Amino acid sequence: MFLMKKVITYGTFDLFHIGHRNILERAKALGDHLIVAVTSENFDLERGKLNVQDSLLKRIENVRQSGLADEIIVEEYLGQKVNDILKYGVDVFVIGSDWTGQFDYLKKYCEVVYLERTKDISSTQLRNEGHIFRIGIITDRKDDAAIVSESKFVSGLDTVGVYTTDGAGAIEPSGQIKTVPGGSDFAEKYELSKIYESPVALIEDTEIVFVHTAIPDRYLYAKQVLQHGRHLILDFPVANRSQMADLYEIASAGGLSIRVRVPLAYLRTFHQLVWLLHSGVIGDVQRIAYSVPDADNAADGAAIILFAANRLSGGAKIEPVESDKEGMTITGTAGRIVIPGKWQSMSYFRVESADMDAPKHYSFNIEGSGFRYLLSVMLSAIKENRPESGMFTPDEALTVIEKLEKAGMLS
Ligand code: C2G
Repeated sequence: MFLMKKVITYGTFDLFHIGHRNILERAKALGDHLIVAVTSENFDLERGKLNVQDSLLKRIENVRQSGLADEIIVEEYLGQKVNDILKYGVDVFVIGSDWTGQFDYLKKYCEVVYLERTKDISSTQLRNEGHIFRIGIITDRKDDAAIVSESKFVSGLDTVGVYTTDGAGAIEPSGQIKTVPGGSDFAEKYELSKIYESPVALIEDTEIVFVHTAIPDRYLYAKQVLQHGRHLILDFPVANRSQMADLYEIASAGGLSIRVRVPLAYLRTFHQLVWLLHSGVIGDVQRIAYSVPDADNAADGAAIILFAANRLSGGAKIEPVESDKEGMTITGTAGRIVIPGKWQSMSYFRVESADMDAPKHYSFNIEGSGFRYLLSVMLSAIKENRPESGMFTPDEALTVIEKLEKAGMLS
């Protein structure tokens, strides 16, 4: 008797592209019957996939038109995969290598296969498809600050390559940028298709550039990015106020977007907190005690603290104080707000006020490091040709840098 081998694969399949086609083809080749599960809009919201542009119907239609699916179903909730595998008698579960390891728990039920994802999908895009923006990384570090994993959760972005100095020192004593050829395992680690030989080669081949380097090198790279008409994501801060002001000026003249990498500024929880404080829920803010946030260096960490304190106290002159207790506590004249754990990626806080019978709890589902929310806002702003969104304003950036300079943290 012929036993049909059933294969299942999952995805959003937004802006259907060559990477999607490739995985469906290879999944189909692993068996006799291919089931493709397309995520529902609600499920994508729940799992933190942002910026999905095509409707569920359109995404299903694109999968159907590929001619590769024998059956199409909708994925609607977390935990559905196990249920589907049992219900349809699935033999093989297939997913791209960006998910390696994450679905090993399904091995109890069927074979699990991770197929190498297709690199550089944006280069093969047809003109009339929804546009996929190309991101490049300029770095002297071994880590990518999670931009690769986070950008995968923002539909319409493709992180294609890296220029890395491998920590060899990026700037000549004359102030010129050194060109240090790649030779890094960075691209392999993050599955990037391209290693660029110079910063300019990377800049010219991409549309958004992430400058992820030591503080003294940030400005020169960032300036090159903007001068070439590309949008910029920048580790924060730069070395002084005039550098930052200069970058904003070039960006504004060129209609370009600058986002400094402070994901906290993009979290819904943080906005709700600011709004509650400003509406006086704990009276006037008197004290902000914080635990030191994770950051690449002391100045980057201090920049996050100063930004947060400035917003939370509504610009009042409150010096935040370091505490050895994990989290943040904001004390006001009529109560306090407690954010336990890592406050820089806050998904929860508690309001305790004299007027309340019991504390009030606020929580929002924040996925990942929060970087994806910044990327999503940036992408929408670029597409709609809108300038700064108010999430982290140039004025705030300049104020923070000024304070760091005064504290001697940037020299
Ligand atoms: N893919 C790929 N190459 C790319 C992009 C995507 O091989 N350049 C693969 C992904 O690894 C995934 C499939 O195409 O296996 C669908 O990708 P997405 O639409 O981005 O969906 P994803 O967010 O990966 O959803 O339950 C949902 C699944 O967990 C995966």
